[in-house]
Amino acid sequence: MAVERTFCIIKPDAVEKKKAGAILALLEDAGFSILACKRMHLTRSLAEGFYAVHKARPFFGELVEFMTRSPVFVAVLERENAVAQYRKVMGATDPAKAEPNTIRKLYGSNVGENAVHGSDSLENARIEIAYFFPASEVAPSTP
Ligand code: FUP
Repeated sequence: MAVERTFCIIKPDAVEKKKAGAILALLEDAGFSILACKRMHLTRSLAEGFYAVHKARPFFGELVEFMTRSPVFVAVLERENAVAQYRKVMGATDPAKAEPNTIRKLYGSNVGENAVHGSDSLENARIEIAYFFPASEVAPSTP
């Protein structure tokens, strides 16, 4: 199986609850290497651009308000089959429907405030990583 990279956001709700470290530890325990990670407070235009695909959805305004309310951590994760594996560890969009021990079950509150974002395809992972990280900030993994 191929080694892939995927993109992660630890969202404002989880950062506010001081769960960023716990989530990164959980990801490392699940076999991911954290190739890059930075804390930032998203601007409205950065959040709107990132979620442009959801622009027509009724929850778009609330989503942008939430994502810009306080700082997030953005990260690049690497492991075999990273996109699918991270989706599994992340859990369903609605924490109430997420499997036990997934990040969203453990740390999410509801479908809007669900602790983490994860890319849904390899193509989107490439786009999302490039949206937040210049290549110089993503150090290759060490053996
Ligand atoms: P996911 O890929 O699991 O993050 O889910 P989506 O791409 O469908 O949704 C992206 C984000 O939009 C969610 F993380 C939270 C927000 N959202 C809502 O606020 N309400 C909804 O009904 C669906 C999504």
